[in-house]
Amino acid sequence: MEKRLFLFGGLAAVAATGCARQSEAPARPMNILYIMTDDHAYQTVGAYGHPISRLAPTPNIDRLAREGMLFREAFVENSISAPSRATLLTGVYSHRHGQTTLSYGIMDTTLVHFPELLRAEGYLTAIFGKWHLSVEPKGFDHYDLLWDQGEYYNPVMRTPETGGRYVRQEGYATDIITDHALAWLDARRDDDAPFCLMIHHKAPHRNWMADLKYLDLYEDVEFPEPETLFDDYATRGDQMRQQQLTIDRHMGYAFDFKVEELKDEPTLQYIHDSWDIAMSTLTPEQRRVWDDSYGRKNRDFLADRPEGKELLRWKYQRYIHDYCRTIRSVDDQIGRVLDYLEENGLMDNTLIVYTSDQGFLLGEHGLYDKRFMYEESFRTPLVMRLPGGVRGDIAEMVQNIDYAPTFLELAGVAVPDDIQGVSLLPLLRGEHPAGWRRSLYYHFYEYPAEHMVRRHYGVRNDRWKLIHFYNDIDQWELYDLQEDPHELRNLYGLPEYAAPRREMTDELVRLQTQYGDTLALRRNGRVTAANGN
Ligand code: SGN
Ligand code: CA
Repeated sequence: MEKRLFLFGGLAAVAATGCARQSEAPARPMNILYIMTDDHAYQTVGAYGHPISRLAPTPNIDRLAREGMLFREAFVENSISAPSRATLLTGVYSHRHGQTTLSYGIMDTTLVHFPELLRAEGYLTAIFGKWHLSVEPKGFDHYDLLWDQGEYYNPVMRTPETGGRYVRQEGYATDIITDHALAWLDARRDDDAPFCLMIHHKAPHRNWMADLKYLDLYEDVEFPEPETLFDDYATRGDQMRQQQLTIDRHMGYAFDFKVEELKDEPTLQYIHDSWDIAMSTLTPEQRRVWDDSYGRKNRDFLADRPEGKELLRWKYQRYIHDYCRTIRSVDDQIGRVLDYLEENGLMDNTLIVYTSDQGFLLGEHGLYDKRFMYEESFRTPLVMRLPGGVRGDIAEMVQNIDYAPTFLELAGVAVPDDIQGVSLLPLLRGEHPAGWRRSLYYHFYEYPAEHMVRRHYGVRNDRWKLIHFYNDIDQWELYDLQEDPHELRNLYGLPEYAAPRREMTDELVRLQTQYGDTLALRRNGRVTAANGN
């Protein structure tokens, strides 16, 4: 594991955070550039070394990892958009901020969002792209936000200037969001104040519509299949057999695979409607280019339609191709932002973060989407390039509750006591603090809902993972991540695993107590006088 000291002229900024390294130069607060995509699986970030990313590289994200730190063990606390975004802003778990789901959790409006504290300290703050929360943005000088999930083509966006009115923008969402962010950066060029800029892309969210210029990208590539594409769910409970996120049975021919010719094939009703809505934003000229590309690509498939396993293989390839095509635009646009920072002398005094609101299943267990506490969706890619920090890999377990305290500490702002995460700055300076967390807590709430993934919570350490699916079922899973990294064998009911089962149950209760997740303690039947509930 490489760890080299990586010194820039901007060390003064690190001094401002109170770290041991001192500099003679006057302290200058570090800028913060936070780039977050929607549903970007670490399996398709080159720096993580997965075989898919060798065929669909991400050179600009990889550059950040090379010049900074790659977090090998980065996770979210609730693998879905709105809760993850609320956690980013507040540094607390979903049960604390209240945005437990996409639709029926309401965020506590009294909570402080970290940009408010930065702004009070003199930072210029702005956010562009996906917002997706039930509360209005707080603490931003400027914002330009997508409607709900946002659209890939010609999306509508709103700024304070349009008084909440959405205005349609012409072009491709990933480029437009970057255009707005760079225009804002440029407009503040003569201002000495530090900035906190958040760029929140829509891509690569479903239904993976690529920029027109990339519709045929990777067409000759055959992506490797995940080892568990044909998982039969033996040893898993009802939750796995009843979910609705299989590539084979829960994707639509038109909406997901772009085979409009088969749009009347039976599928879930909402998928029929979604296709028409997604395509309605394209101009006739864009539509012509689209139809030309997919018409050509669909011809061979329709002439000789595969069946059974071969059909799933075809669906997986179509899915992963479109997914990687949207990421290509993300990576290009990150390159554009880095060019801007370089040309304007900002690389040496800006912390650059790249992450996603959660991970994503790319055919593992035959699935797409996220939600589950399984590795692919529980994890998230995370790269941080801190001038004056070190380079290399970070092996400590981190979670999205940690971002807010990191940014506050970097800015020299006191971290409020009720924040549940911890600052990552010591790790970025190459330290390995004693007593760093050795296990992670997770809680997913969105059920009944699209995809029908049961509510569950769980705990994971470097060896074991324990999950409890609850609500209208009561089933537990235990995995040995060392012996079974793909999480295929549920060991929960086996007598020979009584010891890890007991140990992980105790750890689960300890974390639920520490973080104050009363609802979960109640589900556990572990409410006691000691944990005060
Ligand atoms: C949409 C998608 C779902 C996805 C959720 C949540 N359906 O509802 O597949 O799980 O968003 O995604 S779609 O027909 O609209 O594409 S999240 O990233 O916002 O949490
Ligand atoms: Ca997401």
